[in-house]
Amino acid sequence: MTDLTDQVAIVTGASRGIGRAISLLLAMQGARVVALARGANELKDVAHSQQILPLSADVTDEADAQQAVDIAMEHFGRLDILVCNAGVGSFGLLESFDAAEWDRIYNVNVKGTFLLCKAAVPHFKAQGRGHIVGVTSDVARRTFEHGSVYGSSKYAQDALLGSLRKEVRPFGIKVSTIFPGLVDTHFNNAQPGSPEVEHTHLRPSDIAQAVRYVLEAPAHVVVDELMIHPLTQQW
Ligand code: NJP
Repeated sequence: MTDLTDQVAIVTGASRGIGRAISLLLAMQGARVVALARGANELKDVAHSQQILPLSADVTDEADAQQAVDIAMEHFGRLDILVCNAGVGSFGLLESFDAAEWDRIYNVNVKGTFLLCKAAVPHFKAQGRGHIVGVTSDVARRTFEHGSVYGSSKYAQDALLGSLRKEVRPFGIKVSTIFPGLVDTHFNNAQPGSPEVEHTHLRPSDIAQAVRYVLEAPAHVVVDELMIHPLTQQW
C-alpha cells in the first residue's frame, strides 16, 4: 500500500463538494494539501489545519496553474499528487446555450485539467514518480438529453486524461480517472443536504474514499479508471 503520510497534493475545486471532501480526507491520512479554488472565504473553512494551504486561484488561468505547482514546492518542498476535480456544468437543449456558457464549461472542465497537468507533468517526470487523479463523470461514457455541452466537455476531459495516461506511464507516473454518478454537492447551483437525495445521490465523502483508494494502491499498481454510482441510479 502507498502511505499518504507527508505526501503533497494539489486538489482543485477544493472549496466545497467533492474537492473539499478529498482535501479533508487526504489531510486526515497525513498528506499536505494545496487546496485550490477561486473563492477565498470558503477555502478558509477547508484550511483549518496547517496541513492544508488555501490557494485562491483559477484553473483556467495558466499563470495560476503554474503558481499552484510552485507554491506546493516552496511551501511543502515536494509534489506527489494532483487531483483535477474543479468542474462546472449546466443543462438544457443545445440551442438554448450561448457561446459564453460553452466557453465557461469547457474552460474549467477541459482547459483547467490541461493547464494543471501541463504544469505538474514536467515536475513528475523529473522525479520519476507522481499521481494524477481526474474527477470526470459517468456522463463521459454516455450521452443524454440536455447534456450536449457538459457531457461533451467530460468526454473531452476523459480523452485528455486517457491520452496523458499512455504518455506518462513509461515515466512512472500514474493517471487515475474517477467517473462519479450523482453526488450531493453544490454542483449547478444545487443545495446539498436535502433529505430527498439521501438515497438517490452519493456523498462527497464516497468520492473522496474512491480517490484515497486509487492513491493508496501499491507502487506497482495503477487503477486506471473507477466508476462509482449510487445503488439507485440507472445509467
Ligand atoms: O461541484 P461543486 P462538485 N477555478 O459545485 C471549483 C464532477 N461531478 O463538487 O472556484 C478553480 O460543489 C469551485 O470553487 P469556486 C464535476 O463535473 C459532479 O459536485 O470557488 N476552481 C468548487 O470548489 C466536477 O468536475 C457530479 O467556485 C473552480 C468546485 O470547483 C467535480 O465532480 C456528478 C473553478 C465545484 O464544487 C466536482 O464538482 C458527476 C475555477 N475556474 C461529476 N470553477 C455531481 N455533483 O452530481 C469552479 O458525474 N471551481
